[in-house]
Amino acid sequence: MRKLCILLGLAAVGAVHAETGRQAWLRYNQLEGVTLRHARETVPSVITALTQSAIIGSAQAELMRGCRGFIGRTPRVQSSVPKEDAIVLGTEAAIGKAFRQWHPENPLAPDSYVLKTIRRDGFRYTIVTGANDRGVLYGAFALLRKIGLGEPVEDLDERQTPYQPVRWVNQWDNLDGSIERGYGGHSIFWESGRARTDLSRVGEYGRLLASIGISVCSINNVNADPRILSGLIPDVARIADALRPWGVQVALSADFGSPKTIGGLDTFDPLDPRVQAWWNSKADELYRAIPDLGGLVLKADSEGRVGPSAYGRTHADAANVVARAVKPHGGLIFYRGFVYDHHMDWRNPKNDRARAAYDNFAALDGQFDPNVIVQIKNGPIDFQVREPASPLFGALEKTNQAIELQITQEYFGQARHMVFLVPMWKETLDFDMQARGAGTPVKALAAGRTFHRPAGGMVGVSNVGMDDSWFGNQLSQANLYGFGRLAWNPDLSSQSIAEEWTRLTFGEDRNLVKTVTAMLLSSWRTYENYTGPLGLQTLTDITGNHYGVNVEASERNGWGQWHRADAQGVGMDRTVATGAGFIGQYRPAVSRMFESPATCPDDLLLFLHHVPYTHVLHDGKTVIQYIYDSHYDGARAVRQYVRDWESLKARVDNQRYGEILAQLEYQAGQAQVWRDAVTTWFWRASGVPDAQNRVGRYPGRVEAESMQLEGYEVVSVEPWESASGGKAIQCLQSSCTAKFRYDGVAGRHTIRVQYFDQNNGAARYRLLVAGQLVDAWVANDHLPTQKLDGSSSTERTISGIALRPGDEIRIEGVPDGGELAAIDYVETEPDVN
Ligand code: GCV
Repeated sequence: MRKLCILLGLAAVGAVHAETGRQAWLRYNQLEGVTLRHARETVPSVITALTQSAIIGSAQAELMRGCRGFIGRTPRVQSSVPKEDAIVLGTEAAIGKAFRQWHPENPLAPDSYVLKTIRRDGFRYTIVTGANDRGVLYGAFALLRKIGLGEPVEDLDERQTPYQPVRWVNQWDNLDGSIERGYGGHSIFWESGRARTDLSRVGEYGRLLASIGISVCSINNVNADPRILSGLIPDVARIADALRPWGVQVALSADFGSPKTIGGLDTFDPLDPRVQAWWNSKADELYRAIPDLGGLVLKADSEGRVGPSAYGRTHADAANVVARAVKPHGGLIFYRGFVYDHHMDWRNPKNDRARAAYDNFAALDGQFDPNVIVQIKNGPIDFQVREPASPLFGALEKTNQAIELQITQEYFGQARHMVFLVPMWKETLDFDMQARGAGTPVKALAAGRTFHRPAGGMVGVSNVGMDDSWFGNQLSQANLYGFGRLAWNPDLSSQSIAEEWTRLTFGEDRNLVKTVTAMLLSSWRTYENYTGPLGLQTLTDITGNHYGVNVEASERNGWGQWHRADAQGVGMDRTVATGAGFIGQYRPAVSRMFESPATCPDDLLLFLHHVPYTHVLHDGKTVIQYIYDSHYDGARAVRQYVRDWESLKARVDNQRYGEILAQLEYQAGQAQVWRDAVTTWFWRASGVPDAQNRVGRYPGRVEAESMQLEGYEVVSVEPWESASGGKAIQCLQSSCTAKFRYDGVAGRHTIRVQYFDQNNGAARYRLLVAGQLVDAWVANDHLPTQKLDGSSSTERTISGIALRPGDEIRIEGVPDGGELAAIDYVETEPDVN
C-alpha cells in the first residue's frame, strides 16, 4: 500500500512537472488565488445548449473541459434554460426564441459571436451565440480565454466579427507523410500514401484552429501530387470528418495538370471544353464525398509546376476553369501569386525576381471570377527575414486577394531558433499601400474592404506535425496562435498577443510572463540582426536547405535572390532611375518614399538600393559598421535569452523548461556561427575593418587546425565563412585526438567546443582537461545537412571548469558513418561569478 501511495504521489508530481506542449494554449490549468475564487463565484455551474449540432456539441464539451480545468468544477448539463445561473449556448435564432429581451441591433456576419449577460427572474445567463454554429464555438473559446486570463465574465456585452472573412491555413503535407518545410515531425494527415488510420491528432489540430478562429485547412502540399484527386477522395472525406466538429472545413491543393495526368485527357488547356468538363465532374465527385469542401489551392507555372503558359493561356484562364467547376458548390479557388522565373540571367541588372508577382498578375485585374482569390506572399520574394509588402496588394482592385504568411519557420531557423513572427506580420498588414490615397493598409486590401470585394483574407502556411510540440519548438506555437488572432483582429498589438499566449501557455507568474513576452517581442529583430539586416534577405543557403549561413548562395545563379555584394558596395538596385524598376510597381506615394535612400527606411535599404559600404544610415552609422554591429548585437541577445530563460527554471514544468533551454542554447551557438561568418565575409569583401576591432579577433579561441593532432587531418570547409578560419579537422581513423595547452588566466571557465553534427552518423566526443574527463557527448542531432558547413556547425558548452595555465585541453573524437567527428575550434571564457 505504501508503495502504491508513493507511486500515485509521484504520478501527481509528474503531471505538474511535465507538460508535453500538446495542449498548446488550451491547457486549462487550474487558476490560482483571487482569480480562482472569483471564477468560482462568477462562472455558472450549468451549461445549456439550445441548438443541437456537432459543432455546438464541441462548444459545450469544450466549456465543460475548460471549467473543469480552470476552476476544478464540472458543470451540469441542462437541455432547457434552467431556473438558475447558466451558460446558454445557441445560434442567434435559438437564443431569440428563449429570451424575449434579445434584441440584436444588426444581423451578425458569418462566424461572428456575441457574449452577453442577460438577467432574468433573478438569474444570470451567460449567453454565447453566433450567426452560425461556428460563431457559437468561437464564442465558447472566447469565453474560456477570458476565464483563463482572469477577466471578469459576470457582465458581458461583447460582439466580435472577424476582420478577415477568409481565415485559412495551408499544410504542405506530402502523401507519404513527409512535410515540405515542416519541422514538427510527420504529417498528422498522411502516412504511406493514405490518410492515417488514427486521425486523433487531426481532431486535436481542429480544436487548436477553432480556438483561434481558423475555418479552413488545406491538407496537402501546394506542390500537389495529382493522386489526391483520384483514389484518395474517401481518405479526404475521413479527414474532413475529423475536422468538421471543430467547424474546420477541408480544402485541397490540386495539380493544374490533373486533367491530363489522372484524367486521361491529352491536354490540360484551360480553354479546352473537355478540360472544363473534366474539372466540373471532378468537383461534383469531390463535393458528393465532402459537401463542405472549402475549395482548392493552385500553384501553377511556379518552381517547375505546370501551368497555363503551356498553352499560352493566362493565370486568369487557369484559375477560372477550376473556379467555375467549384462555383455551384460554393467553393473558392486560391490561386497563388507566387509565380516567378528561377532561370533568370543574373548578369542583367534589369532582371529582378521581386517584380514577378506584379508583372504576372497586375494586368489581369478584373479577369478573375468572383470565387477566385489571388493568394499573395507578404513580400515580393519568398518569406525572407525582411521584405517590403508585395506591390501586388496595391495593384488589384477588381480581384479578390489574400495575404499568405508563413507560420512554419522555413527561413527563420526552422523551429530551432525562437522567432516570434507577429511583429513582422503586423508591419506588413499595417503598411499603407496608398492604393486609394492614404489609409489603405494591406490588412484592409486583403480583407476586401478597400475595393469592396466579396472575398479575401489571410492564409497561413502552418505545417504542424506529429511532435507533441506540433512545430518541433514549443515557442513556435506562439506563431500559429498569433496568426489566428491577427486574422481575427489585426489591430491587436504584438505585445498583447505575446502576453496572452504566454499566460495561456505557461501560466500567470508575473516574472515569467514579463520575461517570455520580452523574449518573443525582440526575437525577430534579433534573428534579423544575425542573419541579414538592412533588407539583405536571409543570408542562408538559398539553393540548398534554407537553414545555415551561406552568404554567396544567392549570387550568380538564376534564383534571383541576389544581394550583389562586391568590393565596392552591397544591395539590389531596384530603383526606377537606375535599377530594375521594381519600386515603380508601388503607387506613387510609396514609390517616391522607396526611390530615394534619404527616405527609404534603413531596414529595407539593401533590398531596394545598391550603396557603397560607407553609405551613412539615418542613425549615423555606415552600412558596413551596421552589418558588424547588428551581428554582434544579435548573437549577444541570444546568449541573454538563455540566461533569461534559466531564471525561470522554478516557474515552468520540467519538460518544457528543458526543451526550451536546449533549443535556446543551440540557437546561441548558431547565432555565433552566423555572426562570425557574415562579419568575416563582409570584412573580406569590403576590406573595411570593424571600428570596434571584434571581427576576426576571437579572445580565448583556439582553432582546431592549430592544435596538436593525432589522427585528425585539416580540411577546408565550404563555404569558407561557415568555419572559423575557413578550416576544420576531421578524423578518418577509428578515433583521433586534438589537444593544446591552455595559456590563459587561472579560474573557472566555460569551454565551448564548436564541432560539426551532420545527419549521416552519430560521432562521439570526449573532452578532457588536465587528464580528467569533463564531458562526453554524441553528435546525433538531425540537422538538415550531411556536410561540414554552417548548418552542421554546433556548439557544446561546458561551464564551471577550473583551468590553470599549462593545463592540457584534449578532445577525443570517434567517427560514425559519414560523420567524421569534425571540430572547428575551442573557446575558453572566464565564468562571471
Ligand atoms: C511548397 C518556397 C519554398 C518551397 C515552397 C514554395 C511555395 O520556394 O522553399 O518549399 O513550395 O516556396 O511557396 O510554393
